[in-house]
Amino acid sequence: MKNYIQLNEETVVDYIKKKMDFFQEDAEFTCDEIGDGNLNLVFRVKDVKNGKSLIVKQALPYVRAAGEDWPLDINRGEIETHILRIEHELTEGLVPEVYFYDQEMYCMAMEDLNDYIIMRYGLLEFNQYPNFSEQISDFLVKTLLLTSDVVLDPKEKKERVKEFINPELCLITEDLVYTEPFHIGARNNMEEALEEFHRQEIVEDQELVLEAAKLKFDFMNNAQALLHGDLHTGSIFVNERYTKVIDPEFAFYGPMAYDIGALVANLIMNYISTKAVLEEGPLKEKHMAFLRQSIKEVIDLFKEKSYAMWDGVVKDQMAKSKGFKEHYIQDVLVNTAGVAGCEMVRRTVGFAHVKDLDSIPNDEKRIQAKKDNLSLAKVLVKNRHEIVTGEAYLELIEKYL
Ligand code: SR1
Ligand code: MG
Repeated sequence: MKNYIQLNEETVVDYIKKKMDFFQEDAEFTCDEIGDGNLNLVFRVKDVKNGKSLIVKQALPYVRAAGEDWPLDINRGEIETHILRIEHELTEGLVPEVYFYDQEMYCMAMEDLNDYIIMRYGLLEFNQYPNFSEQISDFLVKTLLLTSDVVLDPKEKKERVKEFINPELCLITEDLVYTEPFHIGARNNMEEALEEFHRQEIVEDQELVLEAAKLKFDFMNNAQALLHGDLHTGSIFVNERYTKVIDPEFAFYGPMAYDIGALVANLIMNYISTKAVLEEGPLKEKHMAFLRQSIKEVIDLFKEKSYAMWDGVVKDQMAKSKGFKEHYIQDVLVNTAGVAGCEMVRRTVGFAHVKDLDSIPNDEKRIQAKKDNLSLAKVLVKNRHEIVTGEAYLELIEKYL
């Protein structure tokens, strides 16, 4: 960390001018720190005169949301840069272009997506994105299937597993998603009105805790594909026409279900939020219908597109066996429901929440929404073997929400 200096709104312009020839001589700069994630500093550097801009993202040696008492591997940007470049190629641009990574400042510069909005915020404004499920299912199938043993040469795949080993960030997930929310204490963070419900319905439900333990060990041991590793709606930029996935710093070789389940869970939590916040009427109906359709399509299109792509890309001889494709995708979808349930539990009672639930202004409705979220999450984890189609999710939503 010899040459590491933490950037700020005053220093980042000079830094970027030294590093790259991106802006014009007569540029008039503005710079804002726009990071609202849990980990990094994020700056938007803009030349207001010529209308050019880029994003600078710098890692801190600790978790931003917790402070210096929680140190964290500062090299995480290197993994992120590497996977963004791989995903850019695999998905033909469903992730932003990275301009450079600076190993001394632990910092990267990348394409600014200024005509996009973070999907979580767009959904909280009740916007709909008609191309989303088509594009995100493309992202999922291409980044997951094409990085797996089904397609890659076995030696190359194992090289990649080695290259993308990400122990500190994985430990965050193992603790914050798969362990602490199923117990009392640690870094859990919940409203007092939920404490008793959490104890009875989550901690003391032994079947649930056992199933969560199985999912945790799948996460730790199933080096199936190169994951994004944190695919919630805060890691996705959208607009009316396009989708771009950002922030893959939790990337590693893990179970495909982890990406699909995190995404589906975050769509469900926006559904619960919308139901609690909006008055009955056309906007509510339209937004909830869009969310139901997106949840269904993410699952069904992942399956459909994986099947469609399989025969053309599969290299492993045994993976060509009759029935194997169906077995493989079924297994991914079973665990997708389980991951979705774990994500919904941790976003309600764990360290890192989602705005969708926390911003419900009415106390009674917010607590009820969080309880509904936990109740549905339990079903997703425990009954995951039966929840493998888009329709099955819609039936559960109808029944529990
Ligand atoms: C300490 S990091 C907390 C959460 O933020 C990230 O976005 C991941 O979801 C992580 O679990
Ligand atoms: Mg993030």
